[in-house]
Amino acid sequence: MPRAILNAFLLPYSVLLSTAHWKRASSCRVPSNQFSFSPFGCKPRLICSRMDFNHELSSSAVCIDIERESLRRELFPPIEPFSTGELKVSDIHTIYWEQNGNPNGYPVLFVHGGPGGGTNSQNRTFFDPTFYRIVLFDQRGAGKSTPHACLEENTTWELVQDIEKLREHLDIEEWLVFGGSWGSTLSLAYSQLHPKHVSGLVLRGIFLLREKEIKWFYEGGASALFPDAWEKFRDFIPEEERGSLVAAYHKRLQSDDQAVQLEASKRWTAWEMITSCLLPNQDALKRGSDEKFCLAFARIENHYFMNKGFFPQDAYLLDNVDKIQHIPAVIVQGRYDIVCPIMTAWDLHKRWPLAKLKIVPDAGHSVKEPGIAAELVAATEAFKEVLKIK
Ligand SMILES: *[C@@H]1O[C@H](CO)[C@@H](O)[C@H](O)[C@H]1NC(C)=O
Ligand SMILES: CC(=O)N[C@H]1CO[C@H](CO)[C@@H](O)[C@@H]1O
Repeated sequence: MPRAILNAFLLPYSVLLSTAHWKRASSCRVPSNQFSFSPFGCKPRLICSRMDFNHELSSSAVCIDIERESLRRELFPPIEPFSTGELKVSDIHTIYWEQNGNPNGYPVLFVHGGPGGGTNSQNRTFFDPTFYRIVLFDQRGAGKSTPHACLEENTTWELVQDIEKLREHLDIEEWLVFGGSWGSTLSLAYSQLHPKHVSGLVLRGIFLLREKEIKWFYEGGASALFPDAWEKFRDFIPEEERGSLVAAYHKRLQSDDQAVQLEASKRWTAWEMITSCLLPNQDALKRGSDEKFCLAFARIENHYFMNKGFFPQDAYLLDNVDKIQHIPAVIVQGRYDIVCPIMTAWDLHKRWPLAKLKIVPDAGHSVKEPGIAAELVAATEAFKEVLKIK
């Protein structure tokens, strides 16, 4: 359909929009196979712009249309990297990185969770390998990065710097940033500090590391929904130390006694793996019995949570949302996420109305939940339209 006709259809909406918003709305791009004879292909962006009527935004702000039914929602087939490497980021730490997909494609950075979770070949499958140059890396101490499970020189801000070092090392000017759970925390911290290198964000299972989020999961709250799993987590700690389970676990995860460290790691990890999915997931549970994985996952997570994410104030990432208001973003959140309850995604959404919030009605926290994976793929597919213009 010619642009002129489309504009005629959109005209009634335009009176609702300031000139700037109108321009943005009319630049809505819908693939030609989507052109039914109505403006509704564009509707999500119009709604987005109208919602944001009062915000001062840079002209680059766009909303991503993630509702189109024609968007692919299946994971892509497994792929192997076209290059891998190690980058020395400090006296102590060396991080593992890999690139997959199209070497000349649009760069996307996958930010893993935990912290301490590490990456996995499955993590490559959210992105069209013909369109994207898919970069994965293991954060300090996690996965194939060395030394394993090491907590020294290990703060959020050092991880943010590592991302910048990796970006420069790979000679990338800007990228789409994709992260869930702690990956959403780190993606937000990174983009708020380096907004000019971030062209878009796909975030899942939002975690802002505020005190109430840590308390919900580790000090009672989630326990109301998983009392059976909770007992195994709690009962490792003697009653007199249960005032703060995060602190009690910290002591044991730092213990000189390897057996104590390992048992604490397994219990800490099991609690999260059991509560991550709406329905029990064998793969997640299996991860909880992999000792090497548990050690890094539990020790690193607990270290960051003890230190409140190294953020100067409790709602730091919310308070700094203004720095990324102009960056197009999609937030995918499971309604029944027990690990990172939806209240946090909601708080973020209220502060950042241009970020598209997609609530998956039948999912918990895990990226492996069918509804979550489907919406993440739809988001990276929808982003192609926007990134192509760049
Ligand atoms: C990466 O893949 C692993 C293995 O499938 C999975 O357990 C993990 O949750 C994924 N991480 C993220 C952040 O998607
Ligand atoms: C809690 C904390 O900060 N742990 C370590 C992080 O790294 C620094 C620098 O190596 C150490 O001094 C801290 O003990």
